Amino acid sequence: MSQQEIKTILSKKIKEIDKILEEYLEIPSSYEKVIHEAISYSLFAEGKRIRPILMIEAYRMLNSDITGVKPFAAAIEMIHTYSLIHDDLPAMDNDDYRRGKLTNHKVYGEGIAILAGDALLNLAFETMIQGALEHNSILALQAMKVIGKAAGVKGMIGGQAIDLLSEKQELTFDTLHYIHEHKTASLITGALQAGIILSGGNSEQIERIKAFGYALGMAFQIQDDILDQIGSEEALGKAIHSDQKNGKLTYLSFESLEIAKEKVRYFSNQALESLAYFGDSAAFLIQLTNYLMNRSY
Ligand code: GRG
Repeated sequence: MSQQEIKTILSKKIKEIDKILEEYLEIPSSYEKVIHEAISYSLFAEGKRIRPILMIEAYRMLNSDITGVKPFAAAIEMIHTYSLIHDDLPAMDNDDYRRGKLTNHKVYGEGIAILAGDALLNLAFETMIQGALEHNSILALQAMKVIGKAAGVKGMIGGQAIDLLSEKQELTFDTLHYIHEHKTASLITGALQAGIILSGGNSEQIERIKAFGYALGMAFQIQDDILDQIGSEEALGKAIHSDQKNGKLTYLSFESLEIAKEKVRYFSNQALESLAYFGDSAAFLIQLTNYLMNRSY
Protein backbone atom coordinates (compact mmCIF):
# COMPACT_ATOMS: atom_id res chain seq x y z
CA MET A 1 0.00 0.00 0.00
CA SER A 2 1.42 3.45 -0.92
CA GLN A 3 1.76 6.36 1.55
CA GLN A 4 -1.03 8.12 -0.38
CA GLU A 5 -3.36 5.10 -0.10
CA ILE A 6 -2.87 4.80 3.65
CA LYS A 7 -3.33 8.58 3.99
CA THR A 8 -6.71 8.26 2.25
CA ILE A 9 -7.75 5.42 4.57
CA LEU A 10 -6.58 7.44 7.59
CA SER A 11 -8.63 10.50 6.51
CA LYS A 12 -11.71 8.27 6.50
CA LYS A 13 -10.86 6.90 9.92
CA ILE A 14 -10.25 10.43 11.27
CA LYS A 15 -13.79 11.40 10.12
CA GLU A 16 -15.17 8.35 11.96
CA ILE A 17 -13.35 9.43 15.14
CA ASP A 18 -14.73 12.99 14.74
CA LYS A 19 -18.24 11.52 14.55
CA ILE A 20 -17.66 9.42 17.69
CA LEU A 21 -16.30 12.47 19.56
CA GLU A 22 -19.32 14.56 18.55
CA GLU A 23 -21.56 11.82 19.90
CA TYR A 24 -19.98 12.02 23.35
CA LEU A 25 -19.56 15.78 23.60
CA GLU A 26 -22.29 17.16 25.82
CA ILE A 27 -24.60 19.83 24.40
CA PRO A 28 -24.07 22.96 26.47
CA SER A 29 -26.71 25.17 27.99
CA SER A 30 -26.17 28.92 27.73
CA TYR A 31 -23.82 29.41 30.70
CA GLU A 32 -21.52 26.57 29.56
CA LYS A 33 -21.13 27.83 26.00
CA VAL A 34 -17.68 29.43 26.48
CA ILE A 35 -16.06 26.36 27.94
CA HIS A 36 -17.78 24.13 25.39
CA GLU A 37 -16.43 26.34 22.61
CA ALA A 38 -12.91 26.17 24.05
CA ILE A 39 -13.13 22.36 24.28
CA SER A 40 -14.43 21.98 20.72
CA TYR A 41 -11.79 24.41 19.42
CA SER A 42 -8.97 22.04 20.40
CA LEU A 43 -10.82 18.73 20.08
CA PHE A 44 -11.76 19.38 16.45
CA ALA A 45 -8.48 20.96 15.37
CA GLU A 46 -7.39 18.31 12.90
CA GLY A 47 -5.24 16.12 15.13
CA LYS A 48 -3.94 12.90 13.62
CA ARG A 49 -6.22 10.85 15.94
CA ILE A 50 -3.46 8.26 16.23
CA ARG A 51 -4.39 7.02 19.70
CA PRO A 52 -8.10 6.28 19.04
CA ILE A 53 -7.24 4.80 15.65
CA LEU A 54 -4.67 2.50 17.30
CA MET A 55 -7.19 1.51 19.98
CA ILE A 56 -9.95 0.70 17.50
CA GLU A 57 -7.63 -1.18 15.15
CA ALA A 58 -6.15 -3.24 18.01
CA TYR A 59 -9.71 -4.07 19.12
CA ARG A 60 -10.71 -4.91 15.52
CA MET A 61 -7.96 -7.55 15.27
CA LEU A 62 -10.07 -9.70 17.63
CA ASN A 63 -13.61 -8.35 17.23
CA SER A 64 -15.22 -6.73 14.19
CA ASP A 65 -18.14 -5.13 16.06
CA ILE A 66 -16.54 -1.91 17.35
CA THR A 67 -19.55 -0.60 19.32
CA GLY A 68 -18.01 -1.37 22.73
CA VAL A 69 -14.71 0.41 22.03
CA LYS A 70 -16.19 3.71 20.79
CA PRO A 71 -16.55 5.55 24.13
CA PHE A 72 -12.99 4.54 25.02
CA ALA A 73 -11.67 5.78 21.68
CA ALA A 74 -13.40 9.11 22.32
CA ALA A 75 -11.97 9.21 25.85
CA ILE A 76 -8.36 8.59 24.82
CA GLU A 77 -8.51 11.47 22.34
CA MET A 78 -10.08 13.72 25.01
CA ILE A 79 -7.22 12.90 27.39
CA HIS A 80 -4.63 13.48 24.66
CA THR A 81 -6.23 16.83 23.74
CA TYR A 82 -6.33 17.93 27.39
CA SER A 83 -2.61 17.14 27.66
CA LEU A 84 -1.83 19.23 24.59
CA ILE A 85 -3.87 22.22 25.85
CA HIS A 86 -2.05 22.13 29.19
CA ASP A 87 1.34 21.45 27.60
CA ASP A 88 1.00 24.63 25.51
CA LEU A 89 0.29 26.88 28.53
CA PRO A 90 2.82 29.54 29.58
CA ALA A 91 3.58 27.49 32.71
CA MET A 92 4.68 24.60 30.52
CA ASP A 93 5.91 24.95 26.90
CA ASN A 94 4.37 28.37 26.26
CA ASP A 95 3.53 27.66 22.62
CA ASP A 96 1.44 29.90 20.36
CA TYR A 97 0.50 27.40 17.67
CA ARG A 98 -0.79 23.84 17.74
CA ARG A 99 -2.41 21.82 14.98
CA GLY A 100 -2.05 24.83 12.67
CA LYS A 101 -4.10 27.13 14.89
CA LEU A 102 -3.47 29.48 17.77
CA THR A 103 -3.18 27.51 21.00
CA ASN A 104 -6.21 27.33 23.28
CA HIS A 105 -4.97 29.87 25.84
CA LYS A 106 -4.06 32.33 23.06
CA VAL A 107 -7.71 32.36 22.02
CA TYR A 108 -9.61 31.86 25.28
CA GLY A 109 -7.10 32.97 27.94
CA GLU A 110 -5.17 30.84 30.40
CA GLY A 111 -8.01 30.33 32.89
CA ILE A 112 -10.45 28.95 30.34
CA ALA A 113 -7.70 26.85 28.70
CA ILE A 114 -6.90 25.22 32.06
CA LEU A 115 -10.61 24.55 32.60
CA ALA A 116 -11.07 23.22 29.05
CA GLY A 117 -8.27 20.71 29.72
CA ASP A 118 -9.73 19.77 33.11
CA ALA A 119 -13.18 19.39 31.56
CA LEU A 120 -11.85 17.09 28.84
CA LEU A 121 -10.19 14.86 31.42
CA ASN A 122 -13.44 14.67 33.41
CA LEU A 123 -15.50 14.04 30.31
CA ALA A 124 -13.13 11.25 29.28
CA PHE A 125 -13.81 9.34 32.50
CA GLU A 126 -17.53 10.11 32.41
CA THR A 127 -17.63 8.77 28.83
CA MET A 128 -15.80 5.57 29.76
CA ILE A 129 -18.06 5.00 32.77
CA GLN A 130 -21.08 5.45 30.49
CA GLY A 131 -19.56 2.80 28.20
CA ALA A 132 -18.96 0.44 31.12
CA LEU A 133 -22.54 0.87 32.36
CA GLU A 134 -24.07 0.40 28.92
CA HIS A 135 -22.27 -2.90 28.47
CA ASN A 136 -22.28 -3.90 32.14
CA SER A 137 -18.72 -4.90 31.54
CA ILE A 138 -15.83 -5.76 33.84
CA LEU A 139 -13.52 -5.54 30.81
CA ALA A 140 -14.54 -1.89 30.47
CA LEU A 141 -13.46 -1.27 34.07
CA GLN A 142 -10.12 -2.98 33.42
CA ALA A 143 -9.63 -0.81 30.33
CA MET A 144 -10.42 2.33 32.37
CA LYS A 145 -7.81 1.37 34.93
CA VAL A 146 -5.19 0.88 32.21
CA ILE A 147 -6.02 4.25 30.64
CA GLY A 148 -6.05 6.04 34.02
CA LYS A 149 -2.62 4.63 34.82
CA ALA A 150 -1.20 5.37 31.36
CA ALA A 151 -2.28 9.02 31.63
CA GLY A 152 -1.26 9.40 35.28
CA VAL A 153 1.78 9.68 37.52
CA LYS A 154 3.18 6.32 36.38
CA GLY A 155 2.58 7.36 32.78
CA MET A 156 2.13 10.60 30.83
CA ILE A 157 1.97 13.00 33.81
CA GLY A 158 5.05 11.39 35.36
CA GLY A 159 6.96 11.85 32.09
CA GLN A 160 5.77 15.42 31.70
CA ALA A 161 6.80 16.27 35.28
CA ILE A 162 10.38 15.05 34.75
CA ASP A 163 10.44 16.80 31.39
CA LEU A 164 9.47 20.09 33.07
CA LEU A 165 11.95 19.68 35.91
CA SER A 166 14.73 18.88 33.46
CA GLU A 167 14.43 22.10 31.46
CA LYS A 168 17.72 23.94 31.12
CA GLN A 169 19.48 21.19 33.07
CA GLU A 170 22.00 18.58 32.17
CA LEU A 171 20.05 15.44 31.45
CA THR A 172 21.35 11.91 31.15
CA PHE A 173 20.33 9.74 28.26
CA ASP A 174 18.55 7.46 30.76
CA THR A 175 16.40 10.35 32.00
CA LEU A 176 15.53 11.29 28.43
CA HIS A 177 14.53 7.67 27.82
CA TYR A 178 12.31 7.79 30.94
CA ILE A 179 10.64 10.99 29.67
CA HIS A 180 10.00 9.54 26.22
CA GLU A 181 8.70 6.26 27.56
CA HIS A 182 6.29 7.93 29.99
CA LYS A 183 5.26 11.15 28.25
CA THR A 184 4.67 9.58 24.85
CA ALA A 185 4.80 5.78 24.76
CA SER A 186 2.56 5.30 27.82
CA LEU A 187 -0.64 6.75 26.39
CA ILE A 188 -0.07 5.05 23.03
CA THR A 189 0.47 1.71 24.81
CA GLY A 190 -2.53 2.34 27.08
CA ALA A 191 -4.74 2.98 24.05
CA LEU A 192 -3.65 -0.28 22.39
CA GLN A 193 -3.85 -2.33 25.57
CA ALA A 194 -7.36 -1.03 26.29
CA GLY A 195 -8.39 -2.02 22.75
CA ILE A 196 -7.20 -5.60 23.27
CA ILE A 197 -8.74 -5.83 26.77
CA LEU A 198 -12.13 -4.56 25.52
CA SER A 199 -12.15 -7.09 22.70
CA GLY A 200 -11.62 -9.91 25.22
CA GLY A 201 -7.96 -10.56 24.41
CA ASN A 202 -5.94 -13.01 26.52
CA SER A 203 -2.82 -12.23 28.55
CA GLU A 204 -0.41 -13.25 25.76
CA GLN A 205 -2.20 -10.93 23.32
CA ILE A 206 -2.08 -8.13 25.90
CA GLU A 207 1.68 -8.58 26.40
CA ARG A 208 2.32 -8.55 22.64
CA ILE A 209 0.30 -5.36 22.13
CA LYS A 210 2.14 -3.68 25.04
CA ALA A 211 5.47 -4.50 23.38
CA PHE A 212 4.12 -3.10 20.11
CA GLY A 213 2.92 0.09 21.85
CA TYR A 214 6.23 0.68 23.61
CA ALA A 215 8.26 0.31 20.42
CA LEU A 216 5.82 2.35 18.32
CA GLY A 217 5.67 5.08 20.98
CA MET A 218 9.46 5.35 21.15
CA ALA A 219 9.71 5.51 17.35
CA PHE A 220 6.94 8.14 17.32
CA GLN A 221 8.73 10.33 19.89
CA ILE A 222 12.16 10.14 18.23
CA GLN A 223 10.49 11.02 14.94
CA ASP A 224 8.84 13.95 16.80
CA ASP A 225 12.29 15.12 17.92
CA ILE A 226 13.58 14.80 14.35
CA LEU A 227 10.64 16.80 13.01
CA ASP A 228 11.16 19.50 15.65
CA GLN A 229 14.65 19.88 14.23
CA ILE A 230 14.20 19.48 10.48
CA GLY A 231 10.42 19.38 9.88
CA SER A 232 8.25 21.92 8.07
CA GLU A 233 6.22 24.31 10.24
CA GLU A 234 3.51 24.26 7.60
CA ALA A 235 3.18 20.47 7.60
CA LEU A 236 3.42 20.24 11.40
CA GLY A 237 1.03 23.12 12.13
CA LYS A 238 3.30 24.37 14.93
CA ALA A 239 6.65 26.06 15.41
CA ILE A 240 9.78 23.98 15.01
CA HIS A 241 12.85 24.30 17.31
CA SER A 242 10.42 24.60 20.24
CA ASP A 243 12.49 22.15 22.31
CA GLN A 244 15.59 24.29 21.80
CA LYS A 245 13.59 27.42 22.70
CA ASN A 246 12.55 25.80 25.97
CA GLY A 247 16.06 24.60 26.76
CA LYS A 248 14.93 20.99 26.37
CA LEU A 249 17.23 18.18 25.46
CA THR A 250 15.95 15.77 22.84
CA TYR A 251 17.19 12.60 21.22
CA LEU A 252 19.15 14.81 18.85
CA SER A 253 21.02 16.41 21.76
CA PHE A 254 22.67 13.03 22.27
CA GLU A 255 22.80 11.48 18.84
CA SER A 256 23.28 12.58 15.23
CA LEU A 257 20.35 12.89 12.84
CA GLU A 258 21.49 9.73 11.08
CA ILE A 259 21.54 7.71 14.30
CA ALA A 260 18.17 9.14 15.33
CA LYS A 261 16.68 8.03 12.00
CA GLU A 262 18.29 4.63 12.47
CA LYS A 263 16.69 4.40 15.94
CA VAL A 264 13.25 5.19 14.46
CA ARG A 265 13.79 2.29 12.06
CA TYR A 266 15.01 0.06 14.90
CA PHE A 267 11.95 0.71 17.11
CA SER A 268 9.58 0.45 14.13
CA ASN A 269 11.05 -2.95 13.30
CA GLN A 270 10.64 -4.03 16.92
CA ALA A 271 7.02 -2.87 16.70
CA LEU A 272 6.48 -4.89 13.53
CA GLU A 273 8.00 -7.99 15.15
CA SER A 274 5.50 -7.76 18.02
CA LEU A 275 2.65 -7.44 15.54
CA ALA A 276 3.70 -10.58 13.66
CA TYR A 277 2.12 -12.61 16.49
CA PHE A 278 -1.34 -11.40 15.38
CA GLY A 279 -0.92 -12.73 11.83
CA ASP A 280 -3.07 -11.40 9.01
CA SER A 281 -5.39 -9.53 11.37
CA ALA A 282 -2.56 -7.03 11.98
CA ALA A 283 -2.39 -5.96 8.31
CA PHE A 284 -3.67 -2.42 8.96
CA LEU A 285 -1.50 -1.81 12.04
CA ILE A 286 1.53 -2.93 10.01
CA GLN A 287 0.70 -0.38 7.31
CA LEU A 288 0.14 2.31 9.93
CA THR A 289 3.50 1.58 11.60
CA ASN A 290 5.29 1.92 8.27
CA TYR A 291 3.38 5.13 7.57
CA LEU A 292 4.22 6.67 10.97
CA MET A 293 7.88 5.75 10.59
CA ASN A 294 8.01 8.01 7.55
CA ARG A 295 5.64 10.73 8.78
CA SER A 296 6.40 14.40 8.10
CA TYR A 297 3.72 15.88 10.41
C1 GRG B 1 0.28 18.37 30.33
C2 GRG B 1 -0.10 16.23 31.63
C3 GRG B 1 0.43 16.91 30.46
C4 GRG B 1 1.06 16.17 29.54
C5 GRG B 1 1.56 16.69 28.28
C6 GRG B 1 1.33 15.42 25.13
C7 GRG B 1 2.29 16.01 26.09
C8 GRG B 1 2.24 15.60 27.51
C9 GRG B 1 3.14 16.96 25.67
C10 GRG B 1 3.18 17.49 24.29
C11 GRG B 1 4.59 17.58 23.84
C12 GRG B 1 5.06 16.34 23.20
C13 GRG B 1 6.01 16.45 22.08
C14 GRG B 1 4.67 15.19 23.66
C15 GRG B 1 5.05 13.92 23.13
C16 GRG B 1 3.85 13.24 22.62
C17 GRG B 1 3.47 13.82 21.32
C18 GRG B 1 4.36 13.53 20.17
C19 GRG B 1 2.38 14.54 21.26
C20 GRG B 1 1.81 15.03 20.02
O1 GRG B 1 0.94 14.02 19.59
P1 GRG B 1 0.40 13.94 18.11
O2 GRG B 1 1.55 14.11 17.16
O3 GRG B 1 -0.52 15.24 18.04
O4 GRG B 1 -0.41 12.71 17.98
P2 GRG B 1 -1.86 15.50 17.21
O5 GRG B 1 -1.97 17.00 17.16
O6 GRG B 1 -1.73 14.90 15.85
O7 GRG B 1 -2.96 14.89 17.99
